[in-house]
Amino acid sequence: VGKPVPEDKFSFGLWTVGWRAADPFGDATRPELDAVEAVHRLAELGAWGVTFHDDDLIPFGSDTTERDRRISRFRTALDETGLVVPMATTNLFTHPVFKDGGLTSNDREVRRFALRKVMRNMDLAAELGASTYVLWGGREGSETDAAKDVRAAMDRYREGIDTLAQYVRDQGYGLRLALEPKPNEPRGDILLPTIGHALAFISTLEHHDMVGVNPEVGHEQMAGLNFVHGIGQALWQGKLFHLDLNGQHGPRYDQDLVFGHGDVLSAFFLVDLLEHGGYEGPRHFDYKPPRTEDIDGVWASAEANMRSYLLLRERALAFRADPRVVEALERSRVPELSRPTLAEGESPADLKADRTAFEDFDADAVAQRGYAYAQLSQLAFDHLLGAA
Ligand code: GLT
Ligand code: MN
Ligand code: MN
Ligand code: MN
Repeated sequence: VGKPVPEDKFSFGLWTVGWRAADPFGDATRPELDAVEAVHRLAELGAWGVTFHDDDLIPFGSDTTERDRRISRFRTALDETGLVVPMATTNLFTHPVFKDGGLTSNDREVRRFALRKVMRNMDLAAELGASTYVLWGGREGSETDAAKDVRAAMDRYREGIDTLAQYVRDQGYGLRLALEPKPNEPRGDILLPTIGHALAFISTLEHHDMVGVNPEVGHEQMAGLNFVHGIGQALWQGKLFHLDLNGQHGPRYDQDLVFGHGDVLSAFFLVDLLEHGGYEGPRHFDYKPPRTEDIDGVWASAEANMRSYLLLRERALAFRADPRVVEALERSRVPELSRPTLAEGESPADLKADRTAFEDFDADAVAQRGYAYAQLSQLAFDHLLGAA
């Protein structure tokens, strides 16, 4: 595969390559990475965009002079490299003030502060031309069910998101909001744990049209779910506003591995879906360069994300273009699923009157038809491994 180019729409969070690798058991293994350096290196590697939390760019508690200085250096780096800012988000999880959450903390003062912190960074996001604003509620949740009235928490979550959406409208910003689900970590249990929970919640919002999801590969897999199915439904509902690509080995702690370096078969079908399913948004990587790596390893891992995507894209395109695959899909009746079950204009009464659908339907005979998924599935596997 070729080198990544801006048309591939690859983007990275500043917090990914900038992760200093402090974990609950050990100190940081890498020095701080200057945001300006990150922008330049990402651009050299062929990335298209960079994303950030307010606190990635401007340390919590910075005064206005320092804030302006940081923003202006960042802007210069963007101008010099042509990198864009497609998305921004808020850190509502690091400072101890957020230990019981931001938008759903039991403490009302904390909730008001959290809203103001988001609004302030939305101003910056809009100024930098972002079109998506992500909200990952990592601290929204609990360790004991005695502590959280979930129905009240959902009221406050809805109030918070509606307030922010209203703010975006009032300001005339071109931002859409994207909620990022995660089942647990850092909280024992996190609210809006899966794509499905988030989609159901969004349907209750006043400004539901402005709010979608930002699903992360590893987060759904931590919950034991099929990420490709989750993305399929989000796309179907017109709610896939953004996504976080990475790798994960099943239900365990959040690994944030390089994209594809987990369930590679699922990654193949994900890329196939994104490339054919009409998703035109950023291919955003939210991963952590392993703690073992020095700065060279950081850039090697950043490159690896994009290379993995491009390899999978190449294989997925070849899979779709293979006449044997087209034939196998036909044999498996995959295209037939797109045909409505009722005929045009057919009513329930018409269906009821159709004897071929029931009285004369030979269930035992039809049950003997195989679906030939075994052959189709192996063709995909062969293409994935470059053996087709
Ligand atoms: C944090 C989290 C990610 C979210 C980021 C956005 S922050 O790194 O683990 O999954 O996408 O807030
Ligand atoms: Mn994420
Ligand atoms: Mn993660
Ligand atoms: Mn993460």
